[in-house]
Amino acid sequence: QDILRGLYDETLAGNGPAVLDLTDRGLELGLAPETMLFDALIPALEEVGARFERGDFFVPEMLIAGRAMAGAMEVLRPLLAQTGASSIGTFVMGTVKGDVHDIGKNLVNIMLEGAGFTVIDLGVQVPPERFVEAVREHRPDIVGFSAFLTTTMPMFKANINALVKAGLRDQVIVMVGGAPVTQEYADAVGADGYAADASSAVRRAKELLE
Ligand code: B1M
Repeated sequence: QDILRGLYDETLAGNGPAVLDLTDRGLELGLAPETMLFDALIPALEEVGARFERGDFFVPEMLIAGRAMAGAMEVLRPLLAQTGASSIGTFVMGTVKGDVHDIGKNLVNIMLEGAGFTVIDLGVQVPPERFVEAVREHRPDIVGFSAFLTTTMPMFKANINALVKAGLRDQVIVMVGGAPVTQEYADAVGADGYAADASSAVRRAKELLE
């Protein structure tokens, strides 16, 4: 309990080394990686977002809190994504053009890998041409677009249009997600699937492959 409280507080404060230390200590004490993630690290970032909206936090605070969380995720990644031998499908994933948020995308990737997907991560600020290129090269079952800003969500449509233009749209399933995205928005842009968080993203991806 002290560990979780500490993880929450230190992530909120953006104290990277303390977050890493607490993550290690939590693991030593037998805490589940999922517990640290869902009961401390993610709630801390939600609070960061709320404070930013209220004007109590500014971009630098958001940045260092994000970095502290990302450091812990690197430690937890191998534990969350213990993959089996065979792949159940290929997933090309990226954050859309103009958007640098990647913590949520990386978490979805980790969970997908954990479920047995092969994930090709294109990173952040990925332009439509790059998605098209990757679909052509890797022939994935699913291509996933993440957007975290209301101003970058329209890139979903731009990406889908680029796939149509390249003659690839009917060869790949399109999934979208990210904090401001809704099922309605996903339907409106013509995506095949949407998920609100990492675990439902895995569930939805598996359903779409059936
Ligand atoms: Co930014 N930011 N940020 N930020 N930031 C948000 C997203 C915001 C909601 C904060 C707020 O106002 N409450 C707000 C967006 C408002 C909006 O448009 N609706 C915001 C803003 C405004 C901005 C800037 C514009 C601020 C500025 O400069 N004035 C700027 C934009 C920069 C840019 O991209 N061009 C900016 C910058 C940053 C930092 C760089 C400082 C940093 C990013 C660090 C990083 O990612 N490497 C940052 C952070 C840390 C946040 C918050 C606080 C935390 C994001 C996060 O990691 N959450 C965030 C507030 C919040 O989300 N509460 C915020 C935890 C993560 C696990 O959840 O990202 O939702 P989430 O991911 C989920 C789901 O969305 C889903 O699964 C994930 C895991 O469960 N999901 C998918 C994601 N992708 C999916 C794909 C799928 C399916 C599901 O299928 C393909």
